[in-house]
Amino acid sequence: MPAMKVYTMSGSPFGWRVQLSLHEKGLAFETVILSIASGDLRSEEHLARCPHGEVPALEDGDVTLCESSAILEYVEELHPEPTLLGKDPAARAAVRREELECLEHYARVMLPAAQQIFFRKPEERDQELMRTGRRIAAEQLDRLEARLAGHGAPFVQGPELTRADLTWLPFIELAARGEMPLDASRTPALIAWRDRLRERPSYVQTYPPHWRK
Ligand SMILES: N[C@@H](CCC(=O)N[C@@H](CS)C(=O)NCC(=O)O)C(=O)O
Repeated sequence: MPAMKVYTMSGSPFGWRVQLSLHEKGLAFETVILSIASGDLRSEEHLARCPHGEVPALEDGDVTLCESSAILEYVEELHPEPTLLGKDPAARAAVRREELECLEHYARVMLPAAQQIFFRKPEERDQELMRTGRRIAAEQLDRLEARLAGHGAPFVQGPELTRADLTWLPFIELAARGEMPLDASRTPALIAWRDRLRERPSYVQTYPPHWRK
């Protein structure tokens, strides 16, 4: 059976969480980098993978999937060991809840603020949107900091690496490039956590190619 294929864009945090998770599970996969500027996301071929014209998408034999959370659930069910969710229902629910904290409460406000930096000239940026987004995003990180510092363990859910770490990390890294870096005075435990994750082969191997330049 050929290796799984992950279709993504360089720097997509949704795609990166999938790549990190596959790598941490020790699964072979090929990454296919698509370009929005070249129209790859609107090609017939890609719209068949994802009708919304988004990344990531996964191909695994006859199975084609989009939506990063659905992809991660599929991979976890197919390859439960090593688990990135936890061993019992409460632990698994806690990881899923933490992913939603990131996606629904942090990314939802952080991404529009970061996009102002990535895609707009300074004079065209919506300053109010940026101010509000940055404030709410920083409050979410304060809460994550309190959870991490509260248990004192190396990972978001405790002693073991889970999908919670691999979901938060790409969004936090993207935010830093969107002029929302971690603040050492507010989030020291988060900085230590990020630096530990940066050393893992999964991070090094999947780091967005265009950020290397
Ligand atoms: N809910 C989707 C969100 C995916 C998403 O927003 N992907 C962005 C890249 S980070 C995208 O493909 N955007 C395409 C566009 O802006 O046209 C998931 O979890 O996979």
